[in-house]
Amino acid sequence: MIALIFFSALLWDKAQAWGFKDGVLHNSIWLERAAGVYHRESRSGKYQLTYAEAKAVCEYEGGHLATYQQLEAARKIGFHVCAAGWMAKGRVGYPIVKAGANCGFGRTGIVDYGIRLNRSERWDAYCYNPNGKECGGVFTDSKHVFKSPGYPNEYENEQICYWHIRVKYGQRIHLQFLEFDVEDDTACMADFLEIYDSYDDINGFVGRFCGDELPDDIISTGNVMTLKFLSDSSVTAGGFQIRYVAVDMPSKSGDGKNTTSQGKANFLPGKFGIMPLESTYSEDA
Ligand SMILES: [Ca+2]
Repeated sequence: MIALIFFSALLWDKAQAWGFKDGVLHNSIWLERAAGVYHRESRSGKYQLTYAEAKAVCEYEGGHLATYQQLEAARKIGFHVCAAGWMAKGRVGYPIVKAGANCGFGRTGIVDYGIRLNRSERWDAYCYNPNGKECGGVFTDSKHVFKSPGYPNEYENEQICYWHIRVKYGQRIHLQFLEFDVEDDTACMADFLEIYDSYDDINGFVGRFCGDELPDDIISTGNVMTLKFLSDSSVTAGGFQIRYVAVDMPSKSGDGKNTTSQGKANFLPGKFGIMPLESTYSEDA
């Protein structure tokens, strides 16, 4: 939590487009994507889109408003967003994977506000576009290598990609960085990769990375992880390749460096130093 406050203060300082409200860190072009489904909010902030505007946002990007079934399919593979948005046919709701007191009334599933008679109400949007650019995704395989968009070419400006990894319950995710080259600056304000030991990019912050130094391996505490890549409007770099492997409980890697060990010392590496995971993960914003 301290880390999140620290970051939001830092981000707020540097980029007015960012803000921390209602316990959620928002960007004006905040985007999540899973199974072709992603969340959009207005450039002016949360809950600003009428039905017609939400539809236009999705269509502008080559997709359309997601159906309830598409949103549920995405939810089943880990798509979790705490913000109500328009779906096809004027329906409003949001997908909850992890029950929490502050979001979704403690339940999981699609929190369904039903078909709205007043299409002038303002919400966010859930779009569906299976042919979207290669940027983010949801992985449930026991191992996979994923790459920055366009790799091995340089990534483009103004990318926001989310990768959700979900392995079998009881397993952990071992991340290994194979290649890493992201525009460098001292606080990783320009372009960065963030890693979260949770379903979303709110809880379980592990670290923020940039530059061309290969980050150390990271092992999750549970069976889900979220990675977020963001690039700003200038200067690109080579990008990255990251491999993950599902491991059965504590890692076999014997050096003990930067890995969790027996659930006791859950310290994970980050650009800003070592942060105890337990203290950030247990907070529910
Ligand atoms: Ca950049």
